[in-house]
Amino acid sequence: MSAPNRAVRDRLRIAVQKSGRLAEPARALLASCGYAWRETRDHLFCIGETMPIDLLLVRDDDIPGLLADGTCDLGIVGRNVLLERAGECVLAGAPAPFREWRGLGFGACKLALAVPQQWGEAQALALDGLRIATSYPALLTQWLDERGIAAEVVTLSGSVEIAPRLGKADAICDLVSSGATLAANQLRATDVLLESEAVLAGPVAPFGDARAEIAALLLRRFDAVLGLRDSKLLLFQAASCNVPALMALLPDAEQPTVMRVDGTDRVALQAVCRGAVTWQRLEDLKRAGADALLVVPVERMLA
Ligand code: PRT
Ligand code: ZN
Repeated sequence: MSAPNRAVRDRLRIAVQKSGRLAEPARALLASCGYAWRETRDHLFCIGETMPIDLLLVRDDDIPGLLADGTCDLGIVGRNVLLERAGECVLAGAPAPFREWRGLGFGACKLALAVPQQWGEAQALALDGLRIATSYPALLTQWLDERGIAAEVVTLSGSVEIAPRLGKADAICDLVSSGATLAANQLRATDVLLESEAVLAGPVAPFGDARAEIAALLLRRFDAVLGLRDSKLLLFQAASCNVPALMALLPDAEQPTVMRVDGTDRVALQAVCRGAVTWQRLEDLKRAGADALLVVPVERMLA
């Protein structure tokens, strides 16, 4: 790795995937934090217009290296990619120069070990001496070492799922989301090595210049947006005597507001619910005396 580029900067530079699974949701998250940008003609750079933040559009595999050498300050990347690079550092005897700052709740998948469907349970457990194909050799090696399993790690850069059929490996260790690719290749998952999602990655130590404040502002907005993801504003009316029973059905409601409806013994309630507000929940509330129920999406909240 080249020498770290640790120049003092007053703008934050974030590496995001140029195209691929994380590209669009990463930009959507930034946009929901009030970030707007202008893309350069070569489509490699986005210049922030509403915040002192610029984006570098790159391949996801390059993001840990860009953080390590200081070219970028933060990155949005799969935990699988970040931890694989961290694992490579550890296997080479050095601590990783980056860490996960936040899970971002999209790009979910698992890094899983999978074996041919026709293998029995005993065979699937006996991995000693087998060849396992993967694009995540550091994570797989760590996992095997922790369990004292002496399997051979076969590193492939792609098409890992067809390795057993080609006779290149006995089993595989690959990313799985729906499981359709495993099923199409007559494989079944036996162990999960890692639960992954897109993460905000950054340096191990805090920034020592103006970037610290920009990063803190961005994190506050990320937390506000991510915290609200499943939140809904629930509005309804009820007779005052039913309020305790209705509150018991809303354990995830934050500081509900209860207002008396003028000249009656009825109240209007409003509460932000953090959990899913399903039809089942609405019907339970109705049975407990609620009416005029209204569920409204929450876009922003500043506590
Ligand atoms: O061009 P660039 O190098 O930037 O992109 P890429 O092709 O390397 O990455 P990309 O866009 O495919 O994935 C980016 C990130 O998305 C990964 O690093 C993961 O963090 C995350 N992610 C989430 C996934 C999947 N789900 C996923 N299903 N990455 C890959 N897959 C693959 C999986 O390996 C399998 O081969 O998709 C295939 C289908 O999966 P099933 O289980 O749905 O059939
Ligand atoms: Zn990639």
